[in-house]
Amino acid sequence: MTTPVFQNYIDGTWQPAHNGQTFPNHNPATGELLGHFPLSAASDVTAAVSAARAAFETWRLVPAPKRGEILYRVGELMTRHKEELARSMTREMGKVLQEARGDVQEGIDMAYYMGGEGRRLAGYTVPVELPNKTGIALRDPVGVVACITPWNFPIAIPTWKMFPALVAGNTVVLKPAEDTPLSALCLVELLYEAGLPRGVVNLVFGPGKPTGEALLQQSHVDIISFTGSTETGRHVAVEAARMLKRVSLELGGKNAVIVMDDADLDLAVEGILWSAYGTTGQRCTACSRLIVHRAVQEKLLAKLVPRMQSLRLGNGLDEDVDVGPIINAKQLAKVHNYTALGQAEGATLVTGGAVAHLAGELAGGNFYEPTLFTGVQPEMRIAQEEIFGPTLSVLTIDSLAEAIQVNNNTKYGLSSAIYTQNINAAQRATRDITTGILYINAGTTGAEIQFPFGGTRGTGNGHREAGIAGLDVFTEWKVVYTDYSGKLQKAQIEE
Ligand code: UN1
Repeated sequence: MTTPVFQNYIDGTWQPAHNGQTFPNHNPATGELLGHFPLSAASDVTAAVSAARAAFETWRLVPAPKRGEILYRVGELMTRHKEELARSMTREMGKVLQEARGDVQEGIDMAYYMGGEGRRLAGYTVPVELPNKTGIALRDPVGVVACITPWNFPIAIPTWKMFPALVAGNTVVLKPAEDTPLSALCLVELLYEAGLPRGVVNLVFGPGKPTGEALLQQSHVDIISFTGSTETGRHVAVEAARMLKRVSLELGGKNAVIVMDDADLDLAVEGILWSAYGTTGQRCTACSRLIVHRAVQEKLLAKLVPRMQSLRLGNGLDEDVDVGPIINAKQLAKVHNYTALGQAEGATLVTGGAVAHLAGELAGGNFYEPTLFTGVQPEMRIAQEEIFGPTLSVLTIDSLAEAIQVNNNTKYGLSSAIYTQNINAAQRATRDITTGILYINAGTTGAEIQFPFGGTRGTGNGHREAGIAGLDVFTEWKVVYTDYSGKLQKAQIEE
């Protein structure tokens, strides 16, 4: 079978990169070559941005309920194609099928939610201080949005950015991660099948350099919405600042599950397994620190470790598999380096810590054993840095105050969890934990799209995605005063 060659989608037409270059897309479980995609350079990106700029002038005038209706249809199409979207996602990035279905479902949820915003998109009005005068605050679209999206949620995250942007009347250039171009392509196909006018969403493929970099340098891009590593996010922010662009960043996490001495340990074990090893630890909300009360640590680990060791690694397409591959060889090497680092720092490797060599068609895959360290001190690098793999560091504490202090003491602040039966402890944690998301008696993953998603400190730059808050990035407040008194009235001036 010949390998398919895919194209960019610019101004309603499929086209190769102007220079004809391509890059390959591989299955991380098997190494299978799935297709070739355009390696876009500056001229391709410029064409995409020009198309989005031109389309903005008509798209912004389409009534928001009509824009929302297109998103409803997208939701319907995604529902109809859920299984094939999920399967192709698993093939290109490895997460197990059940989770790939969840990823698509998150996109469907966002389609319906933002579709509904077509008939809300609420501004507000409040009383004005002068007679015969009104004031209203409206949400205007901003313009062209560059969406730069990661490989770990290859459908969901593009929808988090594109759907609120679109319903608000903006147009889009999407550059998906080079590890997951196919999922983005399938999503964009459905947007057009649902009736999106040409040029409203444009799709360019390619790596950070040169493609993402070219997108950062476009003067006609008004907003950059980026999800990815902290290192790249900082670069995006610096470049955006130079051109005074609006920028929304969703970056790393070093999320912790706290287990107190009164916790339901069986429940905690389920939450830890799901949060730490689900998606092979490759979520920004993944749990990579277990902050456990000394009194229950031994008992908890006695339950957790055998469960970890029985997790089945393999091809995510196989319904019996619990943990899929790491996205690529570079990331696998990074994860393994952190194991060496943890040992060098003096932590105790309890289980895992090795590249897993599977047989048959999986021999070429990037698999890593679920890994657990104990004796981790809060200042160690394995307790501070985002690993983005199946590695969990156990930190021992003696009190709630210490647990909260350890939890808060990282440069990230996305998601935290606390297992306790004590309502006072849960309330104190709610008050004092400084992450954007807190779970009480559940793991660190599983955020729902109708709530704001994002974190404090180095996890981002203060913005939130999803929920009503997600609209703020993609809208400009416009206030309109109408004075029907027929005379000059002066606000704030005493007569
Ligand atoms: C991400 O890891 O980038 O809360 C997103 C969760 C998911 C989304 C994670 N709903 O884990």
